[in-house]
Amino acid sequence: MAKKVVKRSWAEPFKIKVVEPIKMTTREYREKAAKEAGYNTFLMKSEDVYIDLLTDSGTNAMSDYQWAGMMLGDEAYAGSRNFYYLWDNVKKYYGMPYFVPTHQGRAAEHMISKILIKPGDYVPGNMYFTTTRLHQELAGATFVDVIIDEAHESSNEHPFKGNIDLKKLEKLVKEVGAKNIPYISMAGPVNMAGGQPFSMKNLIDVYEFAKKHKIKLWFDATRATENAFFIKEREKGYADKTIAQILKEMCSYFDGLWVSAKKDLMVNIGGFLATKNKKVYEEARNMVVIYEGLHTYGGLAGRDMEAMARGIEEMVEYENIRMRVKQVEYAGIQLAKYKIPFVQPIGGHAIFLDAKKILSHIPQEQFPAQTLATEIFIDSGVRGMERGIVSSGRDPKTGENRKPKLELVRLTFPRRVYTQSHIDVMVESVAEVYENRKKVKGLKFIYEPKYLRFFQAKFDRV
Ligand code: PLI
Repeated sequence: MAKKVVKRSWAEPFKIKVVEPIKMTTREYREKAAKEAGYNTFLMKSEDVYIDLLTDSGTNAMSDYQWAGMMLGDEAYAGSRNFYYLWDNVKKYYGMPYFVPTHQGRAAEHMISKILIKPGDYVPGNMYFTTTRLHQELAGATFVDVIIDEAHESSNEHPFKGNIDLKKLEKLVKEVGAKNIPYISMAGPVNMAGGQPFSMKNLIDVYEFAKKHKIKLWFDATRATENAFFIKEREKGYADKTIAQILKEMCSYFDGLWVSAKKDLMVNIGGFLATKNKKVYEEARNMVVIYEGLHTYGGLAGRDMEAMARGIEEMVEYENIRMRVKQVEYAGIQLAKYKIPFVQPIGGHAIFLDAKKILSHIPQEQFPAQTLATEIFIDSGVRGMERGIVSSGRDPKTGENRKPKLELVRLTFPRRVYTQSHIDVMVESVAEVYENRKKVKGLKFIYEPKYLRFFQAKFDRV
C-alpha cells in the first residue's frame, strides 16, 4: 500500500436530496425578536432563526430509507405491523425483550418513575437531566447527584466525565438504606455535563454494586450510540468492536432503559421504554393506555414507528455516528482557535460554552448563560440554549435557586442537517460576541413558571 503523505479528511456519508430554505435577518430585526421573546431562545419563532442549534431533539434529517418507510405506515388502532418491526429491532439492538412505545422520552420517564418510586425514596444519578429529575421528584423521590467531581469542572479533560463515583453511591446507601433506593438512574452520555460518556469499566462497577445491594439499574439510553462511540475510541479493548456490539454490551448491564427516539434514532418524534423485567413491563403496558394510547402505538402513528425502527438500523452504522461526533469536534477545534472557553473534552452532541468564564463580570443571579445565548442570537441568528441556573430551577423543598457549578450555553447539532460552512458561520459569531463580551449586561426574570422554567420564562435586560 502507498505511504500516506497528506492528511485525509472525513466527509458526510450522504448527499443532500431535499433542501429547506433558511432566512438571514438584520441585527435590528433580531434585537426586536429577542425582546419580544422575553430573551428566551425557547420563545423565539423558528422562522426568525438562521442556524438552529437549540437542540438535536426531533430536529434531525431523516434518510430516504426512513421516508420510504413512512409510506408503509400501518395506521391500525391495534397491532400495527410497524409496532412489531420496531419491537424486533429494540430486541435485536438494545437486547431488551419487553417494549412499550411512547410519544417522547419524558412519557417513558413519567411511567418508570411512577412504577418504581415510592414517596420518600432517593434516586441517585450521574448528574440531573431536567425532565428526568422532575418526574422522579413528582413521584416523591429526592434526586442525588453521584457523578464524579470532574464532571462539574468545565476545563477538566477526564475522558469519561459521565462516570458514577462509587464512593458517593456507597455513602448514600449507608445514609438512607438500599431499600429506599428503587433504582440508579444512569445516562450516557451525560447531557448536562457537556455530552460526556461513562466508561464500560465504570458501568460494570456500578452494575456489581447494584447487584450486591439489590438495587435496580436503569439507563437513559437517549444518546447511547454516542456513548458507544466514545468507548470505542477511548477505552482499551473496544477499538475493534462495532457500535452495535458495544451498545448491546452496555444495555446488558441494565434492568431496563428509556429512550427519547428524537435523538439517536434520527426521527422527529417518538420514544420508548424497554426492559428485561416482565412485571415492570406489564405495569408500563397498562399505564401507557391511560396517558399515551394503546400499547401498540403509545401516542405515535404507525409511520413514526416505522421511521424509528429504520432509524435504529442507521444509528449503529459506524460512518453515521462518526460523522455526528466528528462534526461537533470540528466546531470545537474552530472555537478553540479563538481561545473561547467551552467544556472539555468536546462532547457527543453539542458544544457547551462556558458562560461563567466568558461573561465573568455577570453574577450567576443575572443569568450569564441566558444572556450569552441571547447575544449570539442577536449577533447572527444562531440559536443556542441555556444550560445553567435557569435550567437547574428551584429546590422543591426550600424554593431557593439551585446554583449549578456549570453555567453553559449549549450549541447542539441536529443530525445530518448542517454543513461545515454553517459551523464556520456559528464560530465567527461566537468569536465576535466573545470579543465584545465586556459590554454585555445581564438579565432579570419578569415571568417564572413553576415547572421546567427554562422553557417558558421571560426576562428583561438589567
Ligand atoms: O424530549 P423528550 O421528552 O423526548 O426526552 C427527554 C430527554 C430524556 N433524556 C435525555 C438525556 C434528554 O436529552 C431528553 C431530552 N432532551 C432534549 C429535549 C434536549 O434538548 O436535550
